[in-house]
Amino acid sequence: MRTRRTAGTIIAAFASVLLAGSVAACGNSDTGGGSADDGRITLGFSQVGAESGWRTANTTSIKEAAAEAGIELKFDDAQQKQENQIKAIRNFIQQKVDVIAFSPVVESGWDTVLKEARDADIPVILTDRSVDSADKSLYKTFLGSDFVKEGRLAGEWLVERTRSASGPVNIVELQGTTGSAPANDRKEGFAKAIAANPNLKIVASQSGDFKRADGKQVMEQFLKANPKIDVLFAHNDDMGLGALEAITAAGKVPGKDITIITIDAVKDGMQALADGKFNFIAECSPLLGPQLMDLAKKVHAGEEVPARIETEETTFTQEQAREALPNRRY
Ligand code: GYE
Repeated sequence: MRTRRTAGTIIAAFASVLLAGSVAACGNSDTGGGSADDGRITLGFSQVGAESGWRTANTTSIKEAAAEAGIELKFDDAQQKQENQIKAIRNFIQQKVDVIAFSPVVESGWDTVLKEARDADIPVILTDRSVDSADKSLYKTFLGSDFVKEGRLAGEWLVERTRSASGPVNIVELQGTTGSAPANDRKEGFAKAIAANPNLKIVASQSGDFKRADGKQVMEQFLKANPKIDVLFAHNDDMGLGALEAITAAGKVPGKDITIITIDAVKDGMQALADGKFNFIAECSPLLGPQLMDLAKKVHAGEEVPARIETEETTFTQEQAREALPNRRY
């Protein structure tokens, strides 16, 4: 909405020239200016994919928060492929977006493209998942959960629950996407916690790629190969929900014959917990949109932001799930 310079509007023309220097086009003064024609910040965001209920809720949160904050969002779905994310980031650089944010599907292999963004002077925000780059100047901040802690909380609950067990407790583990931060960290946190009781043993551990169908299929294999499974630890609700089908089909009662622990606490997971099919969930919040938009504005304005911003989370037992479910937003 720039002022049109028609005949007889000399004063307006003067005013617009003066204004252009200080307000950068029309309004939106809270953004601290921006390179987009209308003064809005442009944020290029590369999402992992649409593999789980968590991811769907995360995408909705980001899109809604961008609209609310008046940020122009260029959204790309990488379909769980790193090469697609690298391509998307390069496109964002070429389009000269103001800020780039992404949720890296795996932890390694980002240095080259992150250097390209830095050379182009475009600040990068990591959201949800982190990278293993040694050079921390490659990104401004990392907003997301402490995945090691989530795994540890899951393991500590199991240690407590099996305190009186006199014999071996056989655990199978459904891991998230191979090489992803949440899969690596949740595995680590859980393993460390259950080391407190030598009766607790992981007898099989395999990736189900954070997806329901894969969770079901891998659980079928686990059940065939292992006559005695006492516990399932799934790195997210969706894989646990897929595994429920395999467990029921094998004639076992989930939540009773096999204790089930998951991570996320999305609605379907919380329902399974409230119904007694799951036994415990460590929460992982997908509602990162509003904080991400806030950070995008700040880094665009050249403000200092903390290098790490951790999401607040809790845990749920069956009873707590029954209480929390009616007010659950996702
Ligand atoms: O737990 C899982 C999703 O990165 C925290 O990715 C996220 C994980 C989440 O697919 O459900």
